Amino acid sequence: MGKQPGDKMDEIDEALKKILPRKRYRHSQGVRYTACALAMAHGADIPKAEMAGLLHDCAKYMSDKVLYRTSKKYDIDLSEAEERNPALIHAKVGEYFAKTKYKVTDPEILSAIRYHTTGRADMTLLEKIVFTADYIEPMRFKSAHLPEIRRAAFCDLDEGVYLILSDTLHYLANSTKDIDKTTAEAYNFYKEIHDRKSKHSEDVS
Ligand code: DGI
Ligand code: FE
Ligand code: FE
Repeated sequence: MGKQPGDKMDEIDEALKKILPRKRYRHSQGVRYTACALAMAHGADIPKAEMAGLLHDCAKYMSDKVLYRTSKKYDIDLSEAEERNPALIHAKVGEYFAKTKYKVTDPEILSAIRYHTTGRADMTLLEKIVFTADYIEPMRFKSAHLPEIRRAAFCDLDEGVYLILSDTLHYLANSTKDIDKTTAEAYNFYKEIHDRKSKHSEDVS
């Protein structure tokens, strides 16, 4: 029998199981099926969401030093915040590995991997789905607001993205870590959508 449509996903799954630490592999599975569920709720392409969710942290097994060296080796452009916080680079190196090691060519999947950590202003539907799935998958317990964020993610994805970015910026503001320009732009963009909706519901009530 020839190759079946799910074969590539299975092959990538096997490879990730070998390379990722156990907890990271389980998180990737969580993001994989949460991305599928969000794609169902919001009418996105389910196999693309599944592939992007599965692969989003494919570079997360590397140390900061190796991530930094790898980005320089392959001429990957880094922002100032990435230069100073190399952990952020796993998103861009992940996109590079998805392309080169895992032979993903779909630009929508690749950009969903690239922006899964910082988000960005005016994300595509697939980018929002992977960004959100990463934060709300069942094994996550980082945020006190998770129940509210999980509910929002399935009803109003832009509101879910806003709540996640708001949580992340509060966390970063209370740490010594730099805020990436892309994260700040993403926050401003989704805050404006949030504020517009709040104003509208005030006006009509
Ligand atoms: O790789 P994961 O742990 O699954 O999740 P992730 O890729 O979303 O990375 C989460 C971390 O990224 C979290 O600790 C917050 C951090 N982060 C997100 N935006 C920024 C940031 N860190 C810095 N320094 N600057 C940012 O703008
Ligand atoms: Fe990540
Ligand atoms: Fe992740």
